[in-house]
Amino acid sequence: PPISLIGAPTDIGAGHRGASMGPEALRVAGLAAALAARGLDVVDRGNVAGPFNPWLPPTDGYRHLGEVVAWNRAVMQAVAAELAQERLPVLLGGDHCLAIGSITAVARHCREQGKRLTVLWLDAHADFNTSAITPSGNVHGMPVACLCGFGPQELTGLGGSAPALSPEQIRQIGIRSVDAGEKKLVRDVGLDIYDMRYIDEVGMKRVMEEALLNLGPRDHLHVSFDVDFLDPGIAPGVGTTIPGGPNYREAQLCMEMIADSGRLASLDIMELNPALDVRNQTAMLAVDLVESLFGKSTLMRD
Ligand code: DIR
Ligand code: MN
Ligand code: MN
Ligand code: MN
Repeated sequence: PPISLIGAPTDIGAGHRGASMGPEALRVAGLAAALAARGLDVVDRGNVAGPFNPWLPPTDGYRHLGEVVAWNRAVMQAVAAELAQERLPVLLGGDHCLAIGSITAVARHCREQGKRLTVLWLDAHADFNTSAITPSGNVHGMPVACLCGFGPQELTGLGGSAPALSPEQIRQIGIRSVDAGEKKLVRDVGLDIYDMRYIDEVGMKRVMEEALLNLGPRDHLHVSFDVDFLDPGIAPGVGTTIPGGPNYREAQLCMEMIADSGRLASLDIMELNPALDVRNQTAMLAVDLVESLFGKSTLMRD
């Protein structure tokens, strides 16, 4: 399908400033031209708008909850508008709290179209905190919990009917930082987590085979790509670097195997922080990996 790029220039849910510059850095790295060179029909819709970041401490376990809700409403509407035109939305973050709006729109679209939704969450973090257990109050550590119905009503009920997802629809890959309370919660809800230890043990190939098992023509695959998924040695431009992530080849294989599934129907590219990057190298790496996600490969394969 034709692709629509949607920028969401905010760091409203993050613990570091700068992810607000992510959309422009991805544009400067040539994202639209790289996809167009693959023969894809790409339109850049520009940026959605929202409140500025007041940079206040958390209150009642959330930092900037009102502003987070406003940004997520705007993102949800922009993503829903593209899906309604049978286009493939690519959200350019912005911090990862915005996946609440993006995936809420995708879940509603799938419900209306009778599609089965699976979410691949590529991240160093599980993003399953709640206000009761968060160590930071930053909502970018909470989007998966919110999408599963654990969170403030303004976010869990963003799409009208809560929750947007059930834990069985989510597969997390690359996880290597889970907070103490979060550890218990993801275990209690039975979240399907392919952590770095499991990737070490069986390899990225088998991890992706398992994560992509049983996807058929009725499946809509959403990929939520937190750039801190990648090892910080190759991707320094993120707010919360965690050592020991996938290397360049592992990340390429992950993306190529998603492309081979043929089911990718929506995408988030999140948490890129140009203020912490080195000559835009993390943005350029993200573009390189997204090309693979859309089917670029060294050879023709069958
Ligand atoms: C940490 C950091 N788990 C928190 N989270 C994220 O503040 O909840 N960093 N998502 O990118
Ligand atoms: Mn559709
Ligand atoms: Mn992360
Ligand atoms: Mn994340």
